[in-house]
Amino acid sequence: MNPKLMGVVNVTPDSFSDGGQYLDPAAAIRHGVELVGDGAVVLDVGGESTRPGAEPVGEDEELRRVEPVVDGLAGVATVSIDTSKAAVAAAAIDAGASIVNDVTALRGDPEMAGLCAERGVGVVLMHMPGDPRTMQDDPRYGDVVDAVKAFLAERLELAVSAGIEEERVWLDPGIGFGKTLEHNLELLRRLGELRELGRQLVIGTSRKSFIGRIDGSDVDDRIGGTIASSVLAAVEGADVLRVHDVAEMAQALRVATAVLG
Ligand code: HH2
Repeated sequence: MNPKLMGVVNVTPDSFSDGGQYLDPAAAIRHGVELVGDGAVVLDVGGESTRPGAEPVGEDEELRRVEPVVDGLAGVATVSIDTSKAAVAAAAIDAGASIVNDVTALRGDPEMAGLCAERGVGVVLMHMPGDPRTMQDDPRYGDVVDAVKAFLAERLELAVSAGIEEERVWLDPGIGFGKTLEHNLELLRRLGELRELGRQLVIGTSRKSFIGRIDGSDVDDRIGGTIASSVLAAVEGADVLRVHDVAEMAQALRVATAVLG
């Protein structure tokens, strides 16, 4: 067990846990540098919130938010751009991003798969039914793990047929995206089944509302839940943990690794 930490840098006014804190590019860059000092090896820069019910952001505005931040952080760590718009991804790649984290798994923009293939970047494909405006409207699955696995297998196949090298693809079950508490817990419990897809697995539980559903905690008070779920995910085989609180997560992993030997 030796997962990489992906630190979250949200350059948005409305992200669910840190909206408005890093809208100023200089503040976002300072935050990213601090996360690298804390142990992040990837910085995930995003300019549009994906929280349930979030309003979409126009391409120009999203670009204006993320481009200077990617530019400022590309020399500091591996940068992923959290976007589903090909134009934003292209500009971020020009500014130094080497991974595209697309929560729509290449369904949001018809140009995205070709762009990622042509530029030879890494790609994160995440499971989400519908879009952020509708995804929490009564999500239902037969077997949630089987459904997510089939979706990710299909998106991986599409990515490869578009010319994206399979080794560059990371897969993510999309904790909190179109899922009830039970769905999220089942996915975390049976994460090992997604290993059969043969790709690195990304898990993002950080500060998410399923933690609050378990213990009533507010969004500012979910580090313990983030750490418990992320460490257990790492034990089940997660390769990349996407978190806001990198220092605390890194310490938890050091201790967990030492105990496990
Ligand atoms: N979660 C969020 C955003 N992007 N990308 C991947 N691959 N996996 C995730 O679990 C994931 C993601 C939501 O978290 P956050 O960025 O903090 O919030 P917001 O979308 O409101 O900016």
